[in-house]
Order: sequence, then structure tokens, then C-alpha cells
Amino acid sequence: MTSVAQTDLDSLAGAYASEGFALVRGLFEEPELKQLHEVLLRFHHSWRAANTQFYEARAINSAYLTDTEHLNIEDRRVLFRLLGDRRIESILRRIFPGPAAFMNTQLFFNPVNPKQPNYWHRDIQYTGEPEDVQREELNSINVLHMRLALMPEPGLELVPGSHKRWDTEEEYCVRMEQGGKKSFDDLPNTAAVAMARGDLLVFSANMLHRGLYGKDRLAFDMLFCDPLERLVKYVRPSCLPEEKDFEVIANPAPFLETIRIRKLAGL
Ligand SMILES: O=C(O)CCC(=O)C(=O)O
Repeated sequence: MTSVAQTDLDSLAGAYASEGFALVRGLFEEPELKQLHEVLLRFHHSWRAANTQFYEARAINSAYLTDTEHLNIEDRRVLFRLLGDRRIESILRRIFPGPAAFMNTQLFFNPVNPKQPNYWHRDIQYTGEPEDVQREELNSINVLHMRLALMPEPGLELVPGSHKRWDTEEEYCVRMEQGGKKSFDDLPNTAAVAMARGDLLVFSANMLHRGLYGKDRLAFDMLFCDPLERLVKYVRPSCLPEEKDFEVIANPAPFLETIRIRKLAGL
């Protein structure tokens, strides 16, 4: 396992294309992080109260943070503002050859049980698509995580380059728990990306990765994807900004793209 240095914005596109991830530091100021952190804690508090059993049993993340269920309009606007921030836009432009669409948000935290194992996976394995399609789509469909750490954390472990290629036999057996392997078994040729407050890890959801639990991790994940109906059909309309919210969003393009495709598809 190697550890990873930060990438400057100019080398981001190259790093993402070859490795499948890049770590960007120092993009946000402390007052911005403070405001976001407070919103995330309010969300987490409310979400935990509504999902106590799941949280205590096995949860490592929640999702749909921009929905109306747990946050008021001001707090949701803090999230919309960040998702549509010019700095986020400049990263999206470097990674997506065309427009990117807003997909979802997630909040990652530690499992209640400190012995709960983590698991290698590719997000694409949960789409329900047959494996030969998943394999083909690795190179043609882009789903991007931008993970912003609010607390220092061990971060993620990734297999560099695995966003463009299918698993080796060993990786496959571990990920799918075959041949006596477990999905938390160690893999060779990995990179661990430890994160400090304010670090942004940009990585392909297609690649082999697992969370590294520990410390007081609390990370906000912003998900963007290619503008395709089959990817944005799962977006909850209640997670999207309403007309008046667009006043606070510097770059509305990812939201507008999602709204456009959903409308075209009659969703
Ligand atoms: O941090 C974790 O626990 C896993 C992260 C992950 O799998 C993801 O962001 O897709």
C-alpha cells in the first residue's frame, strides 16, 4: 500500500485519467468548512434519530442530504451553494469532457461497531446491470465522487488504474467473496489516501475502493455523473433546488442537466 500526495488543479485531469483519483488540498477556507460542518452535524443528528436501528446495526453512510426531510431551506442552500461552487465547477470541467449532471450527496461516518469490517467494491456493481455490461461501461460511463473531509480521517484505499480495467482474479474473488475470500481481505497494489479537514478526494466510483474507518471521520460526498437517463433516474426530485434556490448557485449547470434529462425522459 502506498500513500498519496496532493495533486494541483493543472495535473488533475491527467491524474484522474491515469489513476482514477486525485487529492486536492486547500480549496476551501476555514469559515466555509465551519458552516458546512455545522449543517452536516444538524443533518446527521436528525438522520440518526430517524434511522436509529440501521445506524446502530451497520450504517457507514447516509444519503440525500439536500432533501427536505432533515434540513431547512437555509441549510439546504449551503449544500446547493457548495455543489454549484465555481471551484467544484473547475474540477468538473477538467474531468467530464461534456456536461456533468448532479446525482446525489452522501455523508460518511464510522460504524458504531468498531470491529465492523470494510469492503472492497466498485459502485457499478450495485446498478443491477449484468457483469458484461458493467465491464464494458467502466470506460464509457463516468460517475464521480468528490469527497470533502470535515475531520481528519484514514480516508480511502483505492486500486490505482482500476477505473479503466476489470478485476484481476484475486481482486474479483475478494470483491465478490468467492473462493474463500472476504471482501475486507487486503489487496495488492493499492494506495491509501489519508485526509485532513478540507481535503477533497476526487475519485471514480467505477474503481475498486474501500473506506478506511477510524478517527472521527465525517466526510461529505458530492456525486456527479454523465448526463444519462439511467444514471439520473434515481435522483429524488426533492433533492433538487427549486427555482428560488438558483439565486444562490453560481454554477447551476449540473442541476439543470439533471432536471433536463429527467424531464425529457418524462420522469
Ligand atoms: O468511506 C467509505 O466507507 C466507503 C466510501 C465509498 O465506498 C464511496 O464513497 O463510494
